[in-house]
Amino acid sequence: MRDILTAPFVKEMMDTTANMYRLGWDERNGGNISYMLEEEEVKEYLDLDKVIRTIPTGFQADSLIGKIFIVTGTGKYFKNVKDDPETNLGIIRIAEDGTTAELLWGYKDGGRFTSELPAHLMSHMARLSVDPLNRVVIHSHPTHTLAMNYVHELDEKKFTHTLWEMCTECIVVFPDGVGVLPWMLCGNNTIGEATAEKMKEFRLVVWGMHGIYGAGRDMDETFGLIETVEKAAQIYMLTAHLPRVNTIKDSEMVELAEAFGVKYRKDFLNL
Ligand code: 2HA
Ligand code: ZN
Repeated sequence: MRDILTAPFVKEMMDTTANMYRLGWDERNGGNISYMLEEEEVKEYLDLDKVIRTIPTGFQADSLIGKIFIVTGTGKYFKNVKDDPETNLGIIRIAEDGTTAELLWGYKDGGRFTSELPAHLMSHMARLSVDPLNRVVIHSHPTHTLAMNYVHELDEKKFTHTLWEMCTECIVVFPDGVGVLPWMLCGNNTIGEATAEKMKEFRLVVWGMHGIYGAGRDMDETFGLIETVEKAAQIYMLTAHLPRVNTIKDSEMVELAEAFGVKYRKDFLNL
């Protein structure tokens, strides 16, 4: 059996959490990541018949039975993952009953997965139903995205349109736009279900006055989606209080989308 601390998926979790912490997006215990793993890749490092303990998830995830995820721990700080992955991360498998998580590795101090597991697993289910290659869900509190929530209408068409205007590449990176939820209580199944409903349509979902969710096929794609929204929100926050002299026109966004061959939300433009 190989040393799990050398597994590429553990390293990706360590690198991504450290990077996001350094960007200032994941203060204290803010943010969480779940990453669906292939049984084949995990069994090189872990005996899949050895369950350390079981943890109830509190919801039903039948389409994920047998699926394995590496997930950040509840109350744990992104800042600390790199120095102690076995305490701050865990590898879980959804048991036969669809509602219990079998711990295969990690949460060494007796901990458990993020309180946002419902939103994560329900988002995985929603994304997998539209994209079977989806693997990663990231939640974060990126600074400018959050700031923008306080000064911009939380309307998904208007919010997406403003972001698309802020960087030329935005419409190419997230042509499906950004879903927006109003402020809601977090850490429960209700916000999980609302997030998942949006995830059928969007790979990015803003949680009003809280943060953002991103979903993608790998860590780079998912991080890159959030990073691009955050960059656009930063440009917005640097310019929103200044007279707007120039902008990217809707006709130019159409030109971009067509040149790059992306299927975009036409109804989010004012054509
Ligand atoms: O886990 O970000 O939304 C910490 C959070 C909750
Ligand atoms: Zn949060």
